[in-house]
Amino acid sequence: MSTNYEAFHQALKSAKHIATLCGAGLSAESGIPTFRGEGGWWRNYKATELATLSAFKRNPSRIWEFYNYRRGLVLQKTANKAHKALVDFENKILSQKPQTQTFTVITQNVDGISSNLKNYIEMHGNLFRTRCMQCGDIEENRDFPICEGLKGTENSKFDIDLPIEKLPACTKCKGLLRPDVVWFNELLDPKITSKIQVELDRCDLLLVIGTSGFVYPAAGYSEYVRSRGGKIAIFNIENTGNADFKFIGPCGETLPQALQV
Ligand code: BV8
Ligand code: ZN
Repeated sequence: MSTNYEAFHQALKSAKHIATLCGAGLSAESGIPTFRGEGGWWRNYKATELATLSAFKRNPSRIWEFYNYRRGLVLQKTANKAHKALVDFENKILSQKPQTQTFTVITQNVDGISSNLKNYIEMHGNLFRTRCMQCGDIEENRDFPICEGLKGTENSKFDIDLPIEKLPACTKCKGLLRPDVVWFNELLDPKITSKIQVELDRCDLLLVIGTSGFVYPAAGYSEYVRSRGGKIAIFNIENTGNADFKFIGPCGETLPQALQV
C-alpha cells in the first residue's frame, strides 16, 4: 500500500478507465454533516431510521421536516476544493487529444453539489427532486421551504406534525410528494445500476473518496474492482479499509494533490 503521490501519479497516467465512488466525506469540508458521528443525528433520530419508506408512511411530516432541513442546509453551501478537483480533472481528461482515458464520478451523495460534472452518476437520487407517491411524476424543486407549512421548522427541536394536506403535493394529481432519493431497503434505479456496472466492469483505478463503506451496494464496489485486477485508492480522514493507495486527511487537501489539479 502506498501513500506517496508520485506512485499514484504513475498509476493515474497509466489507468485507462478511472472512476470514483464518493460519500458524505466529499462534502464534509463544505459544511454538510456526514452520517456517521454527530452528523448522523437529527433531533434525536438517526438518519438511517428516517431514510426509509416505512418512516415516511408512519410520519410523513417528520420525514419532510428532516429533508426540508437538509435541503435548506445544502442550499447555503458551496463546492469545496475536492469537488473542484473532480471537475478540473474531468476537464483535463476530456481535453485529451485524442482522449485516451475515461473518468466517471459515481456518488452516493444526494446533495447534488457535483452535478456540474459531465460523467456523473447519482446512485441514491437527489434532495432537489421530488417524486409523486400517486402518479410517479418527478420534478426538480429547489424551493426552501419546500412548502408553506414547513416554513421556519428547520431549527425546531420537536416534530410539528403537519397534516398530509399541508405537505408537498403533486402539481399534476395533488398526490403526496416524497423526496426522489433511494431510501434504505429500496432498490436502486436499474438504469443507474446498469450504468454503474459498465463502469465497474472496465475500471482499472477506483478512487474511494469520503465514504465509510457501510452502505450496500456501494460498499461492495471496491472489492469488485479489485477482484478484476483494478487498483483502489482511498481518500479518507480515517485509516480504514485496504487499498493500493491511501491518502489520509481531508480530501479537500489530498485530492487536488493526487489529481495534480
Ligand atoms: C438495496 C439516500 C436491494 C437517502 C442513502 C447487504 C449487506 C448488508 C445490508 C444490506 C445489503 N444489501 C442491502 C442492504 C440494506 C441497506 C444497507 O446497506 N444497509 C446498511 C446500513 C447495512 N442497503 C440498502 O437498503 C440499499 N438498497 O440494497 O436494495 C435490497 C432491497 C431490500 C432489501 C435488501 C436489499 C439502498 C441504500 C441507499 C440508502 N440511501 N442515501 C438520504 O440520504 O436521505 S444512504 C446514505 O448513507 C448516503 O447516501 C450514503 O450512501 C450513506 C452514508 O454513507 P457515507 O456516504 O459513507 O457517509 P458516512 O457519514 O457513513 O461516512 C463519511 C466518511 O467520510 C467517513 O468514512 C469519514 O471518515 C469520511 N470523511 C469525513 N470527512 C472527510 C472524510 N473523508 C475525506 N475528507 C473529509 N473531509
Ligand atoms: Zn402526482
